[in-house]
Amino acid sequence: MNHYPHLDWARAMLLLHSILLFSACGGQDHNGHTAQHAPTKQEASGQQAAPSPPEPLAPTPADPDGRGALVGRVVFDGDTPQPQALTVSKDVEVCGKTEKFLEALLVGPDRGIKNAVVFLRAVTGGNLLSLPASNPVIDQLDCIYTPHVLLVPAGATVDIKNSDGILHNIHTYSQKNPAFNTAQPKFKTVISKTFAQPEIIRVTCDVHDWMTAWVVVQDHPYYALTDATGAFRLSDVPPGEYELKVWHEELGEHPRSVSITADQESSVEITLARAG
Ligand SMILES: [Cu+2]
Repeated sequence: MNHYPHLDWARAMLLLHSILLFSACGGQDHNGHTAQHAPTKQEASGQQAAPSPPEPLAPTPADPDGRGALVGRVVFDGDTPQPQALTVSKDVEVCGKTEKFLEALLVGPDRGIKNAVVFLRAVTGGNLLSLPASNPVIDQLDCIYTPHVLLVPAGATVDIKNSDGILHNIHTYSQKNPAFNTAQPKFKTVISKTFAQPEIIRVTCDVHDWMTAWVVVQDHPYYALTDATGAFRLSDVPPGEYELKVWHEELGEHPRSVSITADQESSVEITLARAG
């Protein structure tokens, strides 16, 4: 099963299939751009444009069995935030060994937003949720949580590691799952907790006030975390109309509509901005 089609195919998809542009504030991005291309010199002067390249004869299915895929990026509309160093005010001999930066809004040079979560809602007839072979892990290392955002299938048990050899205190702020506030001394290298209900949960350390993470629990497999370029991919999705939701810890939740077509890879670019 090839989840990563050839680059040429991805390029062809960008040209041939619908490119849906979304933004936090409407169907256009904040500059009023649309999906239409700028006129070429020939078009602008009324001359005949060069012939279009031939369409591929038999498109390679994006996913097997009539499923579709959604690829895209989540990008930031605004001034790229500068890295903001965290003040290490406690356990400096351990926590101060490495410089740390606020991870609440990470924007790459190409405006890509890291650590946004993209969800499809109301997927029916899709893949059943399967639990991972090994427990998802969130580690306390150098007094930050790694990863900063952890995706967890509902029902999975998360191993919360303490690799620092000092006291941490895990504190979760949940509504649907049991909240916990648990000291994790240096000898308690792993605490395991099960998250049964879909929910987005903030996690902090009551010892080190700069430590924050998020546990994102979902009861279906159609969600993904954006990488450092803001990119994501949702695979093996049954064709249909869906609500696409984007969540970001600073920029909030943004629902959109999206169509998934059998044997096609649709593209979206989702633009988020700060409120106000
Ligand atoms: Cu801590």
